[in-house]
Amino acid sequence: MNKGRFVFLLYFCFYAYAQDSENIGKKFFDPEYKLRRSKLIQLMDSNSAAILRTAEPKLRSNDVYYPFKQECNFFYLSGIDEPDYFLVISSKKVEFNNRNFFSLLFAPMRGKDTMYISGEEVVLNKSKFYEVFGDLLKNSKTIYISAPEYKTINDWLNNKIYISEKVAKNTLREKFPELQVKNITTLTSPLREIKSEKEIAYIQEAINITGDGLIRAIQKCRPDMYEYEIQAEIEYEFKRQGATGTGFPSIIASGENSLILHYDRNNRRMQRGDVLLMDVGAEYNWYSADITRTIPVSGKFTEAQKRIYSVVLKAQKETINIIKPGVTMSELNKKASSIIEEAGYGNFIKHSVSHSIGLDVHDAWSSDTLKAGMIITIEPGIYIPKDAEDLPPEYRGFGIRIEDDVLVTEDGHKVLSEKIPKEISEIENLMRKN
Ligand SMILES: [Mn+2]
Repeated sequence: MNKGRFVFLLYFCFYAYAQDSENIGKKFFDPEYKLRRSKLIQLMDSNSAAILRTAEPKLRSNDVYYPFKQECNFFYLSGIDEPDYFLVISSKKVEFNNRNFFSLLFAPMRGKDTMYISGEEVVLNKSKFYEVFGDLLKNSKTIYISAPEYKTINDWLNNKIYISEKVAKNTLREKFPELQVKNITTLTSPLREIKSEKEIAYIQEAINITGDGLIRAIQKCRPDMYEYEIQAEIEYEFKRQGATGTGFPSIIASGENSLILHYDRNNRRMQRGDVLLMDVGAEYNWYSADITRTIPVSGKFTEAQKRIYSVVLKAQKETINIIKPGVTMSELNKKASSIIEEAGYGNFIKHSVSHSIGLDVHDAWSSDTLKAGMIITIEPGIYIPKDAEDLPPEYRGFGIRIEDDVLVTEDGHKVLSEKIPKEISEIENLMRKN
């Protein structure tokens, strides 16, 4: 195709996509997002405003961009998953066109002055943003922002020449010495760490898809395959079932690669006798799962692998068992480590045992204490390097991790990934059936 025409078509598609303002209103005024914004206002200082900006498309190379992922606080509060918007949420009403609003979404739309109003919330043209923004800085005692908003401030203060967050921060301090600037995560983390019914359903779907991918991979795995072939089997299921993507690059680590925590080259040819560690997560409606299963490439664990696997599995199950509101992260870590230490492998722990999941795979987190509605991972691991000379050779050169996703409930917990096989016999049976 003629290149000029191609560029024009691309531009046109993007333009048409960004102008669907009625649809924007539908998302923004959805009761789920309205409720989140009103909860946010309850946490805000008096006379303050939260100012958010969408993520920017990131250039991959030349004129090709990475797949877009919205800034998570912005998505959480708006439901908008496109670039080029601003959002203002204010503790006191903001006047615009003789009306007063608590939440204002500034959207790229065609009709210059079109406004969509719902109660005390409004969607209006992005071109109006800087009119409101200047007044907010002048009239607020506190503003809540996160990293992308320093660019907003900078654009406004420095005539749209972006320098850096640090410069923006300093310039802002000089110009508004009375203004307190706080990180928006002080407001959003306590909200985001407790999942709503809708969020739990999205995460459950992400987990189910991830489970189907893993089961497919377990059934397909055999010696001489490449790690990327396993990755393809897993991500085939993700794509087929409508996942928005992967929450993080799939880790498909065989043999000694299983010792590398964030291995994602996935290009080794697997051999009989290897373990295969698969740490993957489908992202569904932008919510990510995070599951790890470790399997024997040949279809049968060696005695040494079985022994290590059993210790990790015991640590994982017993740590899951103590989950309930009020338990702390450090108690979870202590529980998992104590079981691994008792078995004599304490030197081979490489990471902590848990984190929350959600819009980010390592999600918002406001305190050390578990509360009902949180979804966390439990993922103990034992990683024995080749040079661990105290151990017999068959125990060296591999890592085993088992990871499930767990909802903290009022009276305990629910393992959302319980249907994904993890018993030695279940895994070996699945592989035999192939
Ligand atoms: Mn994890």
